[in-house]
This record gives sequence, C-alpha cells and structure tokens, in this order.
Amino acid sequence: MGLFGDLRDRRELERLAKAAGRLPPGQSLTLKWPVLHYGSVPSFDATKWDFKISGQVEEPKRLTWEEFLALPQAEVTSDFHCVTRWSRLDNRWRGVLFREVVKLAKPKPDAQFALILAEEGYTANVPLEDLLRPNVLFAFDHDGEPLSAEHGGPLRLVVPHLYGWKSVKWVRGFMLLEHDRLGFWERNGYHAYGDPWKEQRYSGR
Ligand SMILES: Nc1nc2c(c(=O)[nH]1)N[C@H]1C(S)=C(S)[C@@H](COP(=O)(O)O)O[C@H]1N2
Ligand SMILES: [Mo]
Repeated sequence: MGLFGDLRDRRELERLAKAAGRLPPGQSLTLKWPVLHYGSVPSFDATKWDFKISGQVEEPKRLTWEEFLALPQAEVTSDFHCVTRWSRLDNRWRGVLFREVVKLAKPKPDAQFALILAEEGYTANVPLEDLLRPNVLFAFDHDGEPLSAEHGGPLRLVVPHLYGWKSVKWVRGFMLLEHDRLGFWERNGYHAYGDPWKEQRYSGR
C-alpha cells in the first residue's frame, strides 16, 4: 500500500469519523498512538506502589497493587481526544470502573469534585459526577496488551468525554472535595472542565 495509500486511508477514515459524529471540532484523526506527557516516565515497583483515597470520604483507603487487581474488572471501548488536536478512536480499555473504586471509601454527601493524584505531583480535577459515568475507569490494559509505562502503566485513569489531560497516567489515587481545586494543566491555563465537543481548551483567564 505504501505511504500515500496509508495517508489516503487516514483522510478517508477521518471523513467517515466526522460524518459519524465521532470527531469533535478542530480535531484530526490519528491511527497511531502518540505519547504525550509532562516530565519523565516513572518506574513501577509492585511492592511499593499504593493507591490512596482521601478527602471527603467516610473511610479513607489505601490499596496495594494486589488489592487493586482483585477488584471487579470491566472492559470499555472509547474514543480519546487530546487538546493538541489529535483523536484516537475505539480504544479498548480493561481495568476497574471509577464507581467501583470510589464506593470502597464511602463518599460523604458533600463530595462534589475529585482531584486525581499521580506520580511526580501531576494532578487533574474532575467533577465527581463525571467520574461516576459507566465508561470511566482506571485502566491497566489497552487493546488487549498491558498498558506500557509510557502510556501510563501500570495504571491510568480514562475519562473519554473530557480532553486527554484528565486521563491521568501513573495514577496513585484521588482526593474527594467539596469545592473544585484546579489540577496541574488547569492551573497552567487549560480549561477547568475540558469538554472537547465545546472546544473548552483554555480557560480564557
Ligand atoms: N501523569 C500524567 N498524566 C497525563 C499527562 C501528564 O503529563 N502526566 N498528560 C495528559 C495528556 S495532555 C494526554 S493527551 C494524555 C496522553 O496519553 P498517551 O500518552 O497515552 O497518549 O495523557 C494525559 N495524562
Ligand atoms: Mo493532551
């Protein structure tokens, strides 16, 4: 097929994706899977790794890697939209739904927002309601393969209906909050919510 064949396929797929309402405004389709993050790829040690749930919860939790893997698992297929204008469709994720994880800690009634916490101080804020959707999960597999370290392995959050910076790689837990608290990119000018369908890229502050 060669270079130009591939290129024509991508354009054709992009046109179809747009027509099917799968491509948000200002996005282009990628068939590859770009690697994008701030800072370096952290190393993983299953004996030291933990996952912490804190803040507005009745029972703060600390899970080991083994305990996390023993939670009920799910498989979800979703599209991914990065604010830098690429979208990758039909990603097959396997992991544990956020709603399954959060109930372990019994959220208090005044918990409205979450600050997702990752290695090296990376954070992202997401309303709790959004995280409770049935396709939001902490994933450890992608398209049938263990999630590679560069894509967030051993564990990343996936929030398909918001821009990719909310899909926190190397996630280590979250904090539930009464009031919204901005995360890493949100403090650096990105939109507090980040709906790709509304092109909520930057905060306009
Ligand atoms: N911990 C962490 N997670 C992160 C980022 C980051 O810099 N650090 N970048 C985000 C951005 S902007 C995007 S688009 C996706 C990219 O995921 P990928 O590298 O698997 O394509 O990761 C998100 N998760
Ligand atoms: Mo991104």
